Amino acid sequence: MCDYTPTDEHAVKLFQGIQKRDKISLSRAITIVESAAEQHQKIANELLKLCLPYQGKAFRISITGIPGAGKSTFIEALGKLMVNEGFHLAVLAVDPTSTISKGSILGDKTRMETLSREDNVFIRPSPNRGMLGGITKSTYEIMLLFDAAGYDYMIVETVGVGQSEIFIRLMVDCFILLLIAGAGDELQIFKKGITEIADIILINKADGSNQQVATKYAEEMKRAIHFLALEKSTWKTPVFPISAKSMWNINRVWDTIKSFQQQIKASEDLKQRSNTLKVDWFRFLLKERVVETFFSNPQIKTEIERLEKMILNDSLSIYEAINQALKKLEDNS
Ligand SMILES: Nc1nc2c(ncn2[C@@H]2O[C@H](COP(=O)(O)OP(=O)(O)O)[C@@H](O)[C@H]2O)c(=O)[nH]1
Ligand SMILES: [Mg+2]
Repeated sequence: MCDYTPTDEHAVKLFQGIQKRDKISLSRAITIVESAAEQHQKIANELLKLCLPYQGKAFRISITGIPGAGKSTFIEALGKLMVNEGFHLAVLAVDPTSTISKGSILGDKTRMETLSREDNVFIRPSPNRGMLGGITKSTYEIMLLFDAAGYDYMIVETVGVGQSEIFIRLMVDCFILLLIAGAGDELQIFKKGITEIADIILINKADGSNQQVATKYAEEMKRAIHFLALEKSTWKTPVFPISAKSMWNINRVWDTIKSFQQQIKASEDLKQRSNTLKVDWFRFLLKERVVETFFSNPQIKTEIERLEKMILNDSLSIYEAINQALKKLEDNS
Protein backbone atom coordinates (compact mmCIF):
# COMPACT_ATOMS: atom_id res chain seq x y z
CA MET A 1 0.00 0.00 0.00
CA CYS A 2 2.82 2.38 0.86
CA ASP A 3 6.27 2.06 -0.70
CA TYR A 4 7.81 4.71 1.51
CA THR A 5 10.52 3.26 3.76
CA PRO A 6 10.29 4.79 7.22
CA THR A 7 13.42 5.54 9.16
CA ASP A 8 12.14 6.80 12.47
CA GLU A 9 11.14 4.08 14.90
CA HIS A 10 9.08 6.42 17.04
CA ALA A 11 7.05 7.52 14.03
CA VAL A 12 6.45 3.92 12.96
CA LYS A 13 5.25 2.95 16.44
CA LEU A 14 2.87 5.88 16.57
CA PHE A 15 1.63 5.08 13.09
CA GLN A 16 0.89 1.50 14.06
CA GLY A 17 -1.03 2.71 17.10
CA ILE A 18 -2.97 5.19 14.98
CA GLN A 19 -3.91 2.49 12.52
CA LYS A 20 -5.42 0.52 15.39
CA ARG A 21 -7.31 3.70 16.25
CA ASP A 22 -5.60 3.71 19.63
CA LYS A 23 -6.63 6.96 21.30
CA ILE A 24 -3.44 7.34 23.32
CA SER A 25 -1.30 7.03 20.19
CA LEU A 26 -3.54 9.52 18.44
CA SER A 27 -3.30 12.04 21.28
CA ARG A 28 0.47 11.69 21.35
CA ALA A 29 0.70 12.04 17.60
CA ILE A 30 -1.38 15.22 17.69
CA THR A 31 0.80 16.70 20.40
CA ILE A 32 3.89 15.94 18.33
CA VAL A 33 2.37 17.39 15.17
CA GLU A 34 1.42 20.55 17.08
CA SER A 35 4.82 20.89 18.70
CA ALA A 36 7.34 23.41 17.46
CA ALA A 37 10.31 21.50 18.95
CA GLU A 38 12.76 20.36 16.32
CA GLN A 39 12.94 16.70 17.39
CA HIS A 40 9.13 16.55 17.36
CA GLN A 41 8.93 18.06 13.91
CA LYS A 42 11.24 15.38 12.62
CA ILE A 43 9.01 12.61 13.97
CA ALA A 44 5.93 14.47 12.77
CA ASN A 45 7.31 14.67 9.24
CA GLU A 46 8.01 10.94 9.17
CA LEU A 47 4.62 10.16 10.62
CA LEU A 48 2.74 12.38 8.19
CA LYS A 49 4.53 10.78 5.26
CA LEU A 50 3.27 7.41 6.46
CA CYS A 51 -0.25 8.78 6.73
CA LEU A 52 -0.28 10.50 3.35
CA PRO A 53 -1.62 7.53 1.32
CA TYR A 54 -4.77 7.67 3.46
CA GLN A 55 -5.47 11.34 2.82
CA GLY A 56 -9.10 12.20 2.16
CA LYS A 57 -10.53 8.92 3.51
CA ALA A 58 -12.72 10.64 6.05
CA PHE A 59 -15.46 13.10 5.19
CA ARG A 60 -14.58 16.50 6.67
CA ILE A 61 -17.25 18.72 8.14
CA SER A 62 -16.84 22.08 9.81
CA ILE A 63 -19.34 23.71 12.13
CA THR A 64 -18.87 27.45 12.28
CA GLY A 65 -20.76 30.01 14.33
CA ILE A 66 -20.39 32.67 16.96
CA PRO A 67 -19.60 31.58 20.55
CA GLY A 68 -22.78 30.39 22.20
CA ALA A 69 -24.55 29.51 18.94
CA GLY A 70 -24.71 25.91 20.15
CA LYS A 71 -21.94 24.33 18.08
CA SER A 72 -20.78 21.89 20.74
CA THR A 73 -24.34 20.91 21.63
CA PHE A 74 -25.05 20.38 17.94
CA ILE A 75 -21.94 18.24 17.37
CA GLU A 76 -22.97 16.09 20.30
CA ALA A 77 -26.45 15.65 18.81
CA LEU A 78 -25.23 14.92 15.29
CA GLY A 79 -22.41 12.72 16.54
CA LYS A 80 -24.89 10.48 18.32
CA LEU A 81 -26.68 9.78 15.05
CA MET A 82 -23.40 8.98 13.32
CA VAL A 83 -22.32 6.61 16.07
CA ASN A 84 -25.74 4.92 16.09
CA GLU A 85 -25.16 3.99 12.47
CA GLY A 86 -21.81 2.45 13.32
CA PHE A 87 -19.59 5.25 12.03
CA HIS A 88 -16.34 6.34 13.62
CA LEU A 89 -16.11 10.04 14.39
CA ALA A 90 -13.23 12.36 15.26
CA VAL A 91 -13.92 15.86 16.56
CA LEU A 92 -11.68 18.88 16.86
CA ALA A 93 -13.45 21.02 19.40
CA VAL A 94 -12.90 24.67 20.20
CA ASP A 95 -13.09 25.36 23.82
CA PRO A 96 -14.53 28.78 24.59
CA THR A 97 -12.94 28.77 28.03
CA SER A 98 -9.45 28.02 26.84
CA THR A 99 -8.68 31.60 25.82
CA ILE A 100 -9.74 32.80 29.24
CA SER A 101 -7.96 30.05 31.11
CA LYS A 102 -4.97 30.10 28.74
CA GLY A 103 -5.20 26.37 28.19
CA SER A 104 -5.40 25.44 31.86
CA ILE A 105 -7.46 22.60 33.27
CA LEU A 106 -10.71 24.31 32.28
CA GLY A 107 -9.65 23.64 28.71
CA ASP A 108 -11.05 20.12 28.94
CA LYS A 109 -14.65 21.30 29.09
CA THR A 110 -15.88 20.77 25.59
CA ARG A 111 -19.52 20.22 26.60
CA MET A 112 -19.62 16.95 24.69
CA GLU A 113 -19.66 14.69 27.70
CA THR A 114 -21.95 11.99 26.32
CA LEU A 115 -20.22 11.80 22.98
CA SER A 116 -16.77 11.65 24.53
CA ARG A 117 -17.71 8.44 26.35
CA GLU A 118 -18.36 6.62 23.07
CA ASP A 119 -15.68 4.14 21.99
CA ASN A 120 -16.03 5.11 18.35
CA VAL A 121 -15.53 8.81 19.04
CA PHE A 122 -12.33 10.73 19.54
CA ILE A 123 -12.59 14.31 20.77
CA ARG A 124 -9.64 16.66 20.85
CA PRO A 125 -10.13 20.10 22.35
CA SER A 126 -8.18 22.66 20.37
CA PRO A 127 -5.66 24.67 22.32
CA ASN A 128 -7.04 27.65 20.38
CA ARG A 129 -3.88 29.66 20.02
CA GLY A 130 -5.91 32.49 18.72
CA MET A 131 -5.23 31.84 15.07
CA LEU A 132 -8.31 31.73 12.87
CA GLY A 133 -10.92 30.91 15.47
CA GLY A 134 -9.75 27.47 16.47
CA ILE A 135 -8.02 26.52 13.27
CA THR A 136 -4.27 26.25 13.62
CA LYS A 137 -1.54 25.43 11.17
CA SER A 138 -1.64 21.86 12.45
CA THR A 139 -5.36 21.33 11.86
CA TYR A 140 -4.83 20.01 8.36
CA GLU A 141 -2.15 17.64 9.55
CA ILE A 142 -4.26 16.42 12.45
CA MET A 143 -6.99 15.63 9.94
CA LEU A 144 -4.48 13.51 8.06
CA LEU A 145 -3.87 11.52 11.25
CA PHE A 146 -7.63 10.96 11.50
CA ASP A 147 -7.67 9.77 7.88
CA ALA A 148 -4.96 7.22 8.67
CA ALA A 149 -6.84 6.11 11.78
CA GLY A 150 -9.80 5.19 9.59
CA TYR A 151 -12.38 7.63 10.91
CA ASP A 152 -15.41 7.92 8.65
CA TYR A 153 -16.26 11.48 9.61
CA MET A 154 -14.44 14.33 11.21
CA ILE A 155 -16.01 17.45 12.56
CA VAL A 156 -14.14 20.67 13.23
CA GLU A 157 -15.76 23.22 15.49
CA THR A 158 -14.70 26.77 14.68
CA VAL A 159 -15.63 30.22 15.81
CA GLY A 160 -16.26 32.51 12.89
CA VAL A 161 -13.92 35.41 13.27
CA GLY A 162 -12.75 37.79 10.58
CA GLN A 163 -11.32 35.96 7.62
CA SER A 164 -11.19 32.57 9.28
CA GLU A 165 -14.24 31.16 7.50
CA ILE A 166 -12.44 31.21 4.19
CA PHE A 167 -9.57 29.17 5.57
CA ILE A 168 -11.88 26.71 7.22
CA ARG A 169 -13.70 26.34 3.94
CA LEU A 170 -10.42 25.41 2.30
CA MET A 171 -9.90 22.50 4.62
CA VAL A 172 -13.20 20.69 4.68
CA ASP A 173 -15.63 18.92 2.36
CA CYS A 174 -18.75 20.33 3.95
CA PHE A 175 -19.05 23.73 5.59
CA ILE A 176 -21.97 24.11 7.98
CA LEU A 177 -22.93 27.51 9.27
CA LEU A 178 -24.75 27.53 12.58
CA LEU A 179 -26.69 30.72 13.27
CA ILE A 180 -29.18 31.87 15.84
CA ALA A 181 -32.05 34.19 15.10
CA GLY A 182 -31.94 37.66 16.56
CA ALA A 183 -28.29 37.67 17.55
CA GLY A 184 -27.50 40.61 15.30
CA ASP A 185 -24.22 39.02 14.41
CA GLU A 186 -25.59 36.94 11.62
CA LEU A 187 -26.40 40.06 9.64
CA GLN A 188 -22.74 40.87 9.75
CA ILE A 189 -21.86 37.32 8.75
CA PHE A 190 -24.36 37.57 5.94
CA LYS A 191 -22.76 40.74 4.58
CA LYS A 192 -19.33 39.22 4.62
CA GLY A 193 -20.50 36.68 2.11
CA ILE A 194 -20.09 33.73 4.42
CA THR A 195 -23.46 32.36 3.37
CA GLU A 196 -22.12 32.00 -0.15
CA ILE A 197 -19.45 29.56 0.94
CA ALA A 198 -21.70 27.58 3.27
CA ASP A 199 -22.98 24.20 2.11
CA ILE A 200 -25.65 23.95 4.77
CA ILE A 201 -27.06 26.75 6.95
CA LEU A 202 -28.82 25.93 10.20
CA ILE A 203 -30.73 28.22 12.51
CA ASN A 204 -30.26 26.75 15.96
CA LYS A 205 -32.24 27.11 19.18
CA ALA A 206 -35.55 26.79 17.35
CA ASP A 207 -37.34 25.63 20.47
CA GLY A 208 -39.81 27.03 23.00
CA SER A 209 -40.82 30.59 22.33
CA ASN A 210 -37.95 30.96 19.89
CA GLN A 211 -39.13 28.36 17.40
CA GLN A 212 -41.33 30.66 15.36
CA VAL A 213 -38.72 33.39 15.09
CA ALA A 214 -36.04 30.89 14.07
CA THR A 215 -38.26 29.30 11.45
CA LYS A 216 -39.14 32.69 9.97
CA TYR A 217 -35.52 33.71 9.96
CA ALA A 218 -34.56 30.48 8.15
CA GLU A 219 -37.19 31.18 5.48
CA GLU A 220 -35.94 34.73 4.95
CA MET A 221 -32.36 33.65 4.70
CA LYS A 222 -33.21 30.86 2.31
CA ARG A 223 -34.93 33.28 -0.03
CA ALA A 224 -32.04 35.73 0.16
CA ILE A 225 -29.26 33.26 -0.54
CA HIS A 226 -31.07 31.43 -3.28
CA PHE A 227 -31.66 34.78 -4.91
CA LEU A 228 -27.97 35.63 -4.63
CA ALA A 229 -26.68 32.29 -5.80
CA LEU A 230 -28.72 31.84 -8.93
CA GLU A 231 -26.25 29.92 -10.99
CA LYS A 232 -24.17 28.37 -8.25
CA SER A 233 -23.27 24.71 -8.55
CA THR A 234 -25.54 21.69 -8.57
CA TRP A 235 -26.03 22.13 -4.83
CA LYS A 236 -28.66 24.53 -3.52
CA THR A 237 -27.63 25.40 0.04
CA PRO A 238 -30.36 24.12 2.36
CA VAL A 239 -31.39 26.46 5.18
CA PHE A 240 -33.57 25.24 8.01
CA PRO A 241 -34.24 25.62 11.74
CA ILE A 242 -33.04 23.05 14.25
CA SER A 243 -32.84 22.57 17.99
CA ALA A 244 -29.60 20.94 19.01
CA LYS A 245 -30.84 20.75 22.57
CA SER A 246 -34.06 18.86 21.85
CA MET A 247 -32.63 17.03 18.79
CA TRP A 248 -35.33 18.54 16.56
CA ASN A 249 -34.44 18.31 12.86
CA ILE A 250 -31.01 16.82 13.58
CA ASN A 251 -32.00 13.76 11.58
CA ARG A 252 -32.73 16.06 8.69
CA VAL A 253 -29.23 17.56 8.99
CA TRP A 254 -27.69 14.10 8.98
CA ASP A 255 -29.65 13.15 5.85
CA THR A 256 -28.63 16.41 4.19
CA ILE A 257 -24.97 15.77 4.95
CA LYS A 258 -25.21 12.29 3.48
CA SER A 259 -26.83 13.52 0.29
CA PHE A 260 -24.25 16.29 -0.02
CA GLN A 261 -21.55 13.65 0.35
CA GLN A 262 -23.16 11.70 -2.51
CA GLN A 263 -23.31 14.80 -4.66
CA ILE A 264 -19.62 15.53 -4.15
CA LYS A 265 -18.80 12.07 -5.42
CA ALA A 266 -21.03 12.48 -8.43
CA SER A 267 -20.57 16.07 -9.46
CA GLU A 268 -17.57 17.37 -11.36
CA ASP A 269 -17.93 20.98 -10.27
CA LEU A 270 -17.85 20.03 -6.60
CA LYS A 271 -14.79 17.84 -7.22
CA GLN A 272 -13.11 20.65 -9.09
CA ARG A 273 -13.83 23.01 -6.22
CA SER A 274 -12.25 20.62 -3.79
CA ASN A 275 -9.04 20.49 -5.86
CA THR A 276 -8.86 24.26 -6.11
CA LEU A 277 -9.29 24.48 -2.37
CA LYS A 278 -6.42 22.07 -1.82
CA VAL A 279 -4.04 24.22 -3.85
CA ASP A 280 -5.26 27.39 -2.12
CA TRP A 281 -4.70 25.81 1.26
CA PHE A 282 -1.21 24.69 0.25
CA ARG A 283 -0.36 28.26 -0.77
CA PHE A 284 -1.74 29.66 2.43
CA LEU A 285 0.28 27.26 4.58
CA LEU A 286 3.39 27.89 2.52
CA LYS A 287 3.04 31.63 3.08
CA GLU A 288 2.58 31.05 6.79
CA ARG A 289 5.69 28.90 6.90
CA VAL A 290 7.75 31.45 4.99
CA VAL A 291 6.72 34.23 7.39
CA GLU A 292 7.42 32.05 10.40
CA THR A 293 10.83 30.99 9.10
CA PHE A 294 11.71 34.60 8.37
CA PHE A 295 10.77 35.97 11.78
CA SER A 296 12.26 33.13 13.78
CA ASN A 297 15.69 33.47 12.19
CA PRO A 298 17.98 34.86 14.95
CA GLN A 299 20.00 37.07 12.60
CA ILE A 300 16.88 38.54 11.09
CA LYS A 301 15.46 39.11 14.56
CA THR A 302 18.55 41.11 15.54
CA GLU A 303 18.40 43.03 12.29
CA ILE A 304 14.73 43.84 12.81
CA GLU A 305 15.43 45.18 16.30
CA ARG A 306 18.22 47.34 14.90
CA LEU A 307 15.98 48.63 12.12
CA GLU A 308 13.12 49.38 14.52
CA LYS A 309 15.40 51.54 16.63
CA MET A 310 16.45 53.46 13.54
CA ILE A 311 12.83 53.94 12.49
CA LEU A 312 12.03 55.29 15.94
CA ASN A 313 14.81 57.88 15.89
CA ASP A 314 13.93 58.87 12.33
CA SER A 315 17.24 57.84 10.87
CA LEU A 316 15.62 55.37 8.48
CA SER A 317 12.40 55.32 6.48
CA ILE A 318 10.07 52.36 6.85
CA TYR A 319 10.46 51.62 3.17
CA GLU A 320 14.23 51.51 3.41
CA ALA A 321 14.03 49.38 6.57
CA ILE A 322 11.95 46.79 4.71
CA ASN A 323 14.53 46.67 1.95
CA GLN A 324 17.31 46.18 4.46
CA ALA A 325 15.46 43.42 6.30
CA LEU A 326 14.87 41.58 3.02
CA LYS A 327 18.51 42.11 2.08
CA LYS A 328 19.44 40.30 5.29
CA LEU A 329 17.30 37.39 4.14
CA GLU A 330 19.14 37.22 0.81
CA ASP A 331 22.51 37.35 2.60
CA ASN A 332 21.41 34.44 4.77
CA SER A 333 20.28 32.18 2.01
N1 LIG B 1 -32.62 26.56 23.91
C1 LIG B 1 -31.55 26.03 23.31
N2 LIG B 1 -30.33 26.20 23.85
C2 LIG B 1 -29.27 25.65 23.23
C3 LIG B 1 -29.40 24.91 22.03
N3 LIG B 1 -28.18 24.52 21.64
C4 LIG B 1 -27.31 24.99 22.56
N4 LIG B 1 -27.96 25.67 23.52
C5 LIG B 1 -27.38 26.31 24.72
O1 LIG B 1 -26.56 27.38 24.31
C6 LIG B 1 -25.41 27.50 25.14
C7 LIG B 1 -24.14 27.45 24.31
O2 LIG B 1 -24.03 26.17 23.71
P1 LIG B 1 -22.67 25.59 23.18
O3 LIG B 1 -22.99 24.31 22.50
O4 LIG B 1 -21.63 25.56 24.23
O5 LIG B 1 -22.28 26.72 22.10
P2 LIG B 1 -20.92 26.95 21.29
O6 LIG B 1 -20.16 28.02 21.99
O7 LIG B 1 -21.39 27.42 19.94
O8 LIG B 1 -20.20 25.64 21.24
C8 LIG B 1 -25.51 26.36 26.15
O9 LIG B 1 -26.06 26.85 27.33
C9 LIG B 1 -26.45 25.38 25.47
O10 LIG B 1 -27.16 24.58 26.39
C10 LIG B 1 -30.72 24.73 21.49
O11 LIG B 1 -30.96 24.12 20.47
N5 LIG B 1 -31.75 25.33 22.18
MG1 LIG C 1 -18.26 25.04 21.80
